[in-house]
Amino acid sequence: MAGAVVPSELDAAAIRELLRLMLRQRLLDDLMLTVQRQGRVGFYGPATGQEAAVFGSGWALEPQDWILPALREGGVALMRGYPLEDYLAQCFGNSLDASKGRQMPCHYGAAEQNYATLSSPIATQLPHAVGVALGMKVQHKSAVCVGYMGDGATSENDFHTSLDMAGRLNLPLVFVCQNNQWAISVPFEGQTASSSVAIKAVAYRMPGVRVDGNDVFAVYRAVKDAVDRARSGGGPTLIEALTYRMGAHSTSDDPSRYRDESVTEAWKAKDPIARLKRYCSREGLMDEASIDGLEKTLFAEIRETLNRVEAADALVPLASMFEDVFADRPWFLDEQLADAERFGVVTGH
Ligand SMILES: Cc1ncc(C[n+]2csc(CCOP(=O)(O)OP(=O)(O)O)c2C)c(N)n1
Ligand SMILES: [Mg+2]
Repeated sequence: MAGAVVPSELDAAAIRELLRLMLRQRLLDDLMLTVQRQGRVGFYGPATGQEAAVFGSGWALEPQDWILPALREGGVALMRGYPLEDYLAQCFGNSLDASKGRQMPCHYGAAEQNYATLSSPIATQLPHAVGVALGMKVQHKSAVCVGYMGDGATSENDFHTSLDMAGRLNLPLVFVCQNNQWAISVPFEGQTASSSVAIKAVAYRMPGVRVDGNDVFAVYRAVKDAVDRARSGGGPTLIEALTYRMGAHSTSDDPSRYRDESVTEAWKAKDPIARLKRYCSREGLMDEASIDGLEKTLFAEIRETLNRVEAADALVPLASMFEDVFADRPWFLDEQLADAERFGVVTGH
C-alpha cells in the first residue's frame, strides 16, 4: 500500500490479525468453491477480492453492536467469534447445523455475535436494520447497527425507505455498501442512474462516503468514524466501499458469459490481500516466509475442521420440520405429524 494512511488505533498486532483473517477467508472461499463443484454442498457465495471491505468494516464494531448482513459478510461473524465449525455446518446443512438445514448455504446466523441471519431477497435486511437501530435508540443503548448491502440492493425500494427513515429519526445506523460493481450479470451503470452509491445519501440528509474498498485501513477509518458518530447520537451514514467481484456471483454463475474478464485481471492487481501483504513485508510486520507459513497453518486448520464437520454428516430428521415454530405445538401440527408417521413420511420421532 504505497502511501497507506494507517489509523492510529491499529497497532502491529491488529494489522497482523487483519491479515490473518483476510487470508483465512480467501482460503476458505477457494476451498468451498471446490467443495461445491464436487457436489458436497449445494451453493456458495465467496467474498473473493472483497476481504478488505468485509474485515475493515467488521473491525470497527464493538461486541454490543448488531449486524444485518447481505451475502458476503460471513467473515464478520467469524471475526466476532462465530466458530468455523458452525460456519461450515451451516453450509452442509447437516445435523451439526444450528439452523437444521432449513437455510440455503451461506445464510449464517450467529446469535452470540449479534449477527442476524441473512435473508435471500436483496435489501430486505435494511428495514430490519432500521428496526434494530430504532430499538437501540429508544432504549438509550450505547450500540450501533450496521446494515450491509451490495450495489444492486441500492436500487431496491427497501434501501430508499430505510435511508429515509434512518435519516428522519437520526438512528444509530451505519449502512455499508460493498460496491463490487456487479449485481450478478448487471453492471453498476446498467442498473442505476446515480454516478455512485455514496451520492444517494444526499437525499436522506446523511453523509455519503466513498472509500477505496480494497484498502483495509481506509475502510476501517471510514466505518469507525461513522460508527463513532452514530454511537454518540450523530445519526446514520452511508458508506460505499468501492471494490470488485473477482470471481463469479456465486457457484450458480459464470461471469465469462457476460463480462470482459480482462477488466477482472486489471482489478486483480489491486487485490486487497496482496496489498496488505506488501505493506506488512515492507514495514517489517511479517516477512514473506512467515506469511507463507501462516497460510499453510490456516489451510490445515480449515481442512481439518471441514473434514470433521463433513464426517459428522447425518441428515436432520424430517420430523424436525414440526419443531421450533411454536413453544407449544398446536393440535393441527400434532395431527399432521401423526399423519406423516402413519404414511411413513417421517420415522423415528
Ligand atoms: C428482491 C430480489 N431480487 C432478485 C434477487 C436475485 N438476486 C440474488 S443476488 C442478486 C444481485 C445482488 O447484487 P448486489 O446487491 O450488488 O450484491 P452482490 O451479490 O454483488 O454482493 C440478485 C438480483 C433476490 N435475491 N432478491
Ligand atoms: Mg454487487
